[in-house]
Amino acid sequence: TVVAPGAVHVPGWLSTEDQRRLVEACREWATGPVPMRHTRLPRGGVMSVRTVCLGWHWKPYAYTRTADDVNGARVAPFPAWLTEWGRRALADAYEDPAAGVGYAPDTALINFYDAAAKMGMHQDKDERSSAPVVSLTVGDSCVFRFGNTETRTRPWTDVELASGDLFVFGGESRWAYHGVPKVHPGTAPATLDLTGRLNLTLRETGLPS
Ligand code: MD3
Ligand code: FE
Repeated sequence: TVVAPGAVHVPGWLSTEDQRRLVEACREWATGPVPMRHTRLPRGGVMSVRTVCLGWHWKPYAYTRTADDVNGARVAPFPAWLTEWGRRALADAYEDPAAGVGYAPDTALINFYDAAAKMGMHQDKDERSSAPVVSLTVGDSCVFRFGNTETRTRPWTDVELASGDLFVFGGESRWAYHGVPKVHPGTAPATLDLTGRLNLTLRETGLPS
């Protein structure tokens, strides 16, 4: 479903097996060199989601190789299989085999939402590349709010994101405000053995490797 120019929602894109693989990988990344934690904001706030990064560490509002705001360790590398998933995601979402060619995401942000976690409306502007963002959801479903490029207020479109869904944000949608106002607790597929929601985004930082 095309939600806006460049913004495509593909429900059920991940097989049950790939969802399980992703949950298992997230469990390992969460306890890697830089453990999953609540990101602290410069003005003293704390994000309600918990985050772990691969390739580059995101802290508001920059990417670094070491997590100087956590434990100083270098983040785990970005795995090649996620590059392949990202390329396949773009080809499928845009129904164009060429759309994924050359896509070279170098960071993944994995966000964990418990029943109370939310993400306020924001733009992702810390990347210097205009390449699309690939978003994968596993576990509980949520309300994803897709806004506009001008303001963090209406007009917006609320989309239900469920386990296995793919969302791709390219073109002008790359700079749209978006957020997660609500998670639906207990809606994860039982086979995942997961309480909460995991969202993984693949991005090109545009930074020198
Ligand atoms: C649209 N994550 O990590 S995924 C984020 O579900 C973030 O955890 C949400 O917003 C989550 O920054 C939403 C969908 C998403 C991610 C990145 C985008 C939508 C986007 C970047 C640009 C435009
Ligand atoms: Fe975002």
